[in-house]
Amino acid sequence: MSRPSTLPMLCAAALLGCGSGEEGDLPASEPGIATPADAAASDAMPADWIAVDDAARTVTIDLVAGETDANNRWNFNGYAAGEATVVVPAGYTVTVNFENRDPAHHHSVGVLARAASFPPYFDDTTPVFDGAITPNPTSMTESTAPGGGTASITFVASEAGEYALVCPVPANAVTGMWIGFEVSESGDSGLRR
Ligand SMILES: [Cu+2]
Repeated sequence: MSRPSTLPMLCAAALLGCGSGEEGDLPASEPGIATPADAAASDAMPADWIAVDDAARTVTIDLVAGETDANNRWNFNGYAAGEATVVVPAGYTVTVNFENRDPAHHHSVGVLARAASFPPYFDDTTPVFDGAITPNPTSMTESTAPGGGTASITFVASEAGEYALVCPVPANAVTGMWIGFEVSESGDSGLRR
C-alpha cells in the first residue's frame, strides 16, 4: 500500500537533517504507518514491562527508549511507528518509568492525541492527561539523556480513547518514535500488537 504522504514526510525529515547538521543520524528507512484500525486487530496480552494492579487501580509501565536497535534505536521497548499499543483501564493511575538507553540521542515520551502521522516539530506538547509528559519534551539537549537517563511520570488515565506515546524531540515521531496508547472502557490491559 503506497501512501501519498510519504514523499512530503521524507522531504521534511531531510530538511530538518540539513538544518541541524545531524542528517546522517536520522533513521535511513521510512517506517510503516499504523492506523487505529490496525491496532484494534488483536487482543491485549500481558507484557513483563506492564504491571497492572486491579486492586490498587494502578498500572506501572517500564518504558525504554532504544532498548533494541530497531528504527535506529528510536523506539519504545523495541516498537516503533505504532506497531504496538499499550492498553490501560480507564480511571487507573498510570506511572511510566522512562529510561533512555539510546547511546547517542536524547528522547522524551508523552501521551498525545493519536494521529496517522506526526510532524517533525511540535508546537504544542500539552499532554492528553495532566502530568503525562517527561521534562523538556522537545529539547535535543535537555530531554531525558542518552546512555541511561531516566524520568518518571504519573497521571490518571481519566478518559477512554485511542492516544499515542510519542517522542516530541525534533524528527523523532515523524520517523516512527511512537506507539499506541489505549485507555479502555472495558478494563482491558496489556500490550496489543
Ligand atoms: Cu526520541
